[in-house]
Amino acid sequence: MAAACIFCKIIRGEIPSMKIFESDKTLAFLDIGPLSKGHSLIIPKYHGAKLHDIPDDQLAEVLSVTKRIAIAQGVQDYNILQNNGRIAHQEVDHVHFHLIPKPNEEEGLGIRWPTK
Ligand code: D5M
Repeated sequence: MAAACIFCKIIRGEIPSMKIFESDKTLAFLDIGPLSKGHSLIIPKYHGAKLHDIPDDQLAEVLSVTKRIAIAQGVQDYNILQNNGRIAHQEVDHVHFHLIPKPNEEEGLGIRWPTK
């Protein structure tokens, strides 16, 4: 845990988030600036800035949770994005995977997320 890290603060419950999933190793919540409806972030609770800082067991669960959220959302088309470093457009220095649904415009998402 890092005292000043915004995602560590979300993990500790010091700032609010729209949580989707939580286990002892992993947290998933809605992105504050969604690129599509249901855009979520899946993070290891272990604090590390870049992918290579994270233990394998943490990464394995993050990927598994990402898959399970995609299944729960019922979308067949989606992007998974994980940025490392400023040049690669990383803004938050706590590893996170973006899960960005690309819903069928007619069917939408299987799940309706609460509106803000
Ligand atoms: O993406 C960092 C992402 O983190 C960006 O899409 C906004 C999101 N973000 C930042 N603060 C919050 C809070 N408080 N709740 C939810 N989502 C948040 P990057 O890959 O680092 O460019």
